[in-house]
Amino acid sequence: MCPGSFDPVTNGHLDVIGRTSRLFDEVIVGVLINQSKSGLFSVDERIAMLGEATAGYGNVRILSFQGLLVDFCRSVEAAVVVKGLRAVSDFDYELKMAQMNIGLAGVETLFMPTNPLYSYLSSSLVKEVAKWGGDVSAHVPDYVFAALRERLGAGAG
Ligand code: COD
Repeated sequence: MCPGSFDPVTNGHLDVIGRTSRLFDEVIVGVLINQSKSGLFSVDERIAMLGEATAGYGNVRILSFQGLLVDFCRSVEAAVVVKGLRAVSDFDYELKMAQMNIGLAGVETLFMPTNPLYSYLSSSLVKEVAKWGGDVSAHVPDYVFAALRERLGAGAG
C-alpha cells in the first residue's frame, strides 16, 4: 500500500511507487478522500493522473479511500504500507503513524529513502511555485504540468 493525498502526484511519489512495484507482487496506491480539505484537484482527477503515470507497471492499482488507512488496508488485504522518507521532519511524523497503525491493526510500515533528486519535492511546494509562475515542469509528469497550467492559469510555469 502506497497511501497519500497526491494533490497532485509528483516525480517524488512516482519514484517511490515505481521502486515499490519492483519489490512487491502487487501495489495499491490509496488516494485519501479528505472531506475536511478540498484539494486543488478532485479525487477523480488525482486518480486519473496517477493511472496515467503508472500505466506502464503491470502490478499497480489506484483506489480511493476514506477513514482510517488500516481499515482500508484490511479491506484490500494489504499487509504492508510503504512510505517515502524525505527528511528527519518526515520521520518524526511518519514514525508516530507507523506505530499507531501497527498497534491498531498489525499493519507494518516500511520506509523507503527518497531519491536525492526528489528529496525536497512535495505536492504543496509544487502548487505554491506553479501558482506564482515558477516552472515546475521538471518535478511532475507532462500531463500534470498541463493540468496545473490549466487549473492555475498563466501562472503555472
Ligand atoms: N520523495 C519520497 N517520498 C515522497 C515524496 C518525495 N519527494 N513526496 C511524497 N512522498 C511520499 C511520502 O511517503 C508521503 O507519505 C506519501 O508520498 C504521500 O504524500 P502526500 O503528501 O501525497 O500525502 P499525505 O502526506 O497527505 O498523506 C497522508 C496519509 C493519507 C497517508 C495519512 O494522512 C493517512 O494515512 N490518512 C488516513 C487516516 C488515518 O488513518 N489516520 C491515522 C494515521 S495513524
